[in-house]
Amino acid sequence: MPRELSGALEGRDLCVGIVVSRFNRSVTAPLLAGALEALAAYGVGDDDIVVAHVPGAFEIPFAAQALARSGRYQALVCLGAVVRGETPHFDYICDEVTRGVGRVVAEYRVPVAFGVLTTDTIEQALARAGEGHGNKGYEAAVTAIEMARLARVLE
Ligand code: INI
Repeated sequence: MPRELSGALEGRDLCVGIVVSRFNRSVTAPLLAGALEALAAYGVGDDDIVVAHVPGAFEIPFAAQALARSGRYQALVCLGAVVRGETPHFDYICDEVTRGVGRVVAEYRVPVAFGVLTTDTIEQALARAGEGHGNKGYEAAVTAIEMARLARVLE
């Protein structure tokens, strides 16, 4: 029989860092609320959560890297909303935030849940930041807990 490893959805004694951007706040505020709801639901204590606010998604990797470097968090959650609009800026920001967060995972070996929405319209983003399970912030926080636990059994 193969030995199977997985991460339990048990948040007690985990410290979780959240990075959330303000740009498109009508989306990122409910993403943050969803993430905090999930962390509470799975037992992560309030005192074990830190929330770093950054201006836009472009700045997310910087804050994620700083939190990862501190060594205090077993998982990070990155939350943002990049909306295409009419500008090629969209592609640059999406590339930067995706690669930057990926570098943090590789460099610090800390699980990072990616809750950065990249959509064509603000309506599409809002639809992913709703109540309960339609909320990507909630989903990202659950992923962070699972990955933090998995990291412990993988080591
Ligand atoms: N930042 C976002 O988080 N979402 C966007 O949709 C966005 N747009 O469209 O420009 C955006 N721009 C700001 C960017 O993330 C930086 O904060 C800014 O360039 C300063 O470095």
